[in-house]
Amino acid sequence: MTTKLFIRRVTIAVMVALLCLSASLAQSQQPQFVPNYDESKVGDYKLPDPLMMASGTRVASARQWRERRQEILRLYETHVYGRTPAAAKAAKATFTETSRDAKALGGLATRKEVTVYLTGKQDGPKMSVLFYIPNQRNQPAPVFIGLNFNGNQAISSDPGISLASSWLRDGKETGAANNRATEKSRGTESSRWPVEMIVKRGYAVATIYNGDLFPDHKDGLRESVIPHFYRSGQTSPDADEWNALGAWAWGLSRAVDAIEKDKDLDAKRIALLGHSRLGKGALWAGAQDERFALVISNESGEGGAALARRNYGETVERINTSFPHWFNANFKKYNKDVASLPVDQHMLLALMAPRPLYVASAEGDQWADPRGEFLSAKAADPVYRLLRTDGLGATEMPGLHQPVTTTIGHHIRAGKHDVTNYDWEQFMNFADKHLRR
Ligand code: GTR
Repeated sequence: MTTKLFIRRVTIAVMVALLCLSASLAQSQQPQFVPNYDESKVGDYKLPDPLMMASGTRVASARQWRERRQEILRLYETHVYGRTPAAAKAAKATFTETSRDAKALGGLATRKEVTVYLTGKQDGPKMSVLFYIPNQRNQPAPVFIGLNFNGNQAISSDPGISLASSWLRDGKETGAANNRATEKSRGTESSRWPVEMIVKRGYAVATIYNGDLFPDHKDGLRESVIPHFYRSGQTSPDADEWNALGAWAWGLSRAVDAIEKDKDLDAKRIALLGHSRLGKGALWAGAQDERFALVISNESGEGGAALARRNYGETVERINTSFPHWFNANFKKYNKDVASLPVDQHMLLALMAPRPLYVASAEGDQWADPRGEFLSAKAADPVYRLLRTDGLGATEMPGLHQPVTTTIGHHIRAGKHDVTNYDWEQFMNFADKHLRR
């Protein structure tokens, strides 16, 4: 090596080391986030009134609520989840059945996969919807639908499910390599999807991988559906436009389009559920699309069912910092001033009214603020009552394993952040009661 080359190499090495050092210094200077878990330190807050029109008129009738509902939807679009662009709303998806097994789960169900071409073009963005439809039935089956975290092949070890084709986080939990699903990716999420138990109770299961719509990472936008709907010359979403949660919610509605065309399924009895970030997405989908007859939030927490103004567990600033790709750019303005947010999450829950809504929490998931989820459901109750339902049948937060099954349902169970068979049993009991034919 010549001296000149040696010096150049040393200089580069020193520069790289300095850059790394300054980056890690900058990081260590950022104050560490310490979540509050002390009820006495939650602080005072005043919730916006879901029944007060922007004009100052009080909502006193179901007809007025329809108007107020539009106002609230616009507020969520503008300040929180982002507006779905008109081009995406206008897009006409097409549907192709890509696989079918009439004897899945030992003959209990028909498994099929439907590819949804989201812009109607085969070379455009697409998502795959996986269905299990009970074989034993004398009418179209009611459906439980939800997004999954790790690809459709993750919800069951059934080898007939196609592996997800979009980006997947590498790791033992996903079984992915080079960000693609592998045979090891089968069944990694199956404990959260007791397919057999659901089918045996007469419900069909429909699921979509959220990564087909928006890969869940900071740079997921590029590979998401969003750029397909840019105006000419647009290179990123406007501050009030959609992001990952908006794309996930939009995809769920496209799956409803597919269900509406399927004579084996009852499109009037679709129960939508989502866990955690996918619970946030489910609530946003249920708010925008009233074809979802029943909506379930499982531990959706901050940006989901939990009140944002309660300083407990995760906060607006924290979620926007860890997951900048979930909400729209405008939402970041409230990082340090959540009191000025024109909505709080009880208003999102109220957008489900009068449809049955279930809010589920777990004691071991304090990060999601179980009490804040309950109080949010309680603050949505006046809207449900105005619309002549029985609202939430509890004024105090119930103890563990005491499900409430009024039009706003609720439970808190022991255990950690997860979806368990206990949760599913309550969801199906709730659906049995409220989606009965
Ligand atoms: C956490 C996030 C929560 C929740 C959760 C999940 O890291 O802070 O808001 O969405 O992820 O989706 O499992």
